[in-house]
Amino acid sequence: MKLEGLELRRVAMPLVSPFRTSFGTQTAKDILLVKAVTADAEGWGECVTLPTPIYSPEYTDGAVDVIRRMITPELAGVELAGAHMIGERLEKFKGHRMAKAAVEMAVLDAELRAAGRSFARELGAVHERVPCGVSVGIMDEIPQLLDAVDEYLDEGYVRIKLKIEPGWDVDVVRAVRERIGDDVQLQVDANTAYTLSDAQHLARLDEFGLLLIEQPLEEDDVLGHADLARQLSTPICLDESITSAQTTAAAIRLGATSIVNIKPGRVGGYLEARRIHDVSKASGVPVWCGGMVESGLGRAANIALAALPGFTLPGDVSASDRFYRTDLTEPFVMKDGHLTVPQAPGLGVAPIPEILDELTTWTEWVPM
Ligand code: OSB
Ligand code: MG
Repeated sequence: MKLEGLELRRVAMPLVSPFRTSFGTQTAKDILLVKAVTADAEGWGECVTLPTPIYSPEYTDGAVDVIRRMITPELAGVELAGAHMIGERLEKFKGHRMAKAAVEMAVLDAELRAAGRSFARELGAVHERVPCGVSVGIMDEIPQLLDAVDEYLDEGYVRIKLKIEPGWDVDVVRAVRERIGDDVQLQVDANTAYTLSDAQHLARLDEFGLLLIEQPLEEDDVLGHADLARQLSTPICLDESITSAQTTAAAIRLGATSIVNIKPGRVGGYLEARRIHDVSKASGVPVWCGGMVESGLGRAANIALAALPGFTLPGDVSASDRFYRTDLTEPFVMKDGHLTVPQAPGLGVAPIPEILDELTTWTEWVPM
């Protein structure tokens, strides 16, 4: 397959409500999309960067730059046997995994659409539907949070994840656990907001029967997570620290993570995400699919990934209306707490042209 070029596009998507984490508050998404154009098909990629480097070192303007000036020229004129060639071809450029992931996703979608094969089939999905978890942001008051959690449970979500930070942790988790009872799966995500000196404080979460605590310490502090793991009974799950199959294998061996959050963007794409799944599964470590507040495009691919056999915990795989009143694609609607895995070729969904046009703020054609 030969690429003719990439169309870069930014879309502005308002969120249904502000989403607050320990690193900041989002009220809208400025999403970078990549459309790969080949002679046979077009494919869509979604870049999960944020506008500023507050979750990972990448950011959206940086992704545009590296795609435009490094990635595209590197792929120009190359006869690709398939999207699986891209990762190695781009290895010479350090990092920039989210940018690489978006390009690989777009090319993979084009390849699979032309071949009539779905992401689910390509990645090795074994389930037709996946259970839905929901990530619930930090709020001003506990009653407001309890109302939000009630609403999500009424809608059918099977697992609740609470964002935490110092000052919004033990009391909050206690209140939610009391409200929802012991049977509902509950976990927390600190997005690196703590240090190892908070170990005793974090151990106070142990009594609430949490599935896991996600990324309490900073990204590079894998050893600190291993030390912390020995002081908590709540399992530690790394998010930000997991950047490749290699870092995953090391974190598992060190005892820094006993569950892994797999985010395809953070690790350079769906193919590396599958390798992380394989490494984890071989070590008996459960994985789940994280989210980056994706539109229907990234959501479709995440649902396919979450249907692999090692994804034994519900992911941050929620319905479109968790974040968006109007999605770019046909909306993903939850049924009995589950979403159906798309089976049509490629992502199985595409942007709805009128909606895409309306939300687009910028486009650029980058020829090969
Ligand atoms: O840490 O999981 C995270 C969103 C943006 C950046 C980081 C994270 C998140 C989420 C969103 O928790 C989960 C979702 O997309 O449903
Ligand atoms: Mg996280």
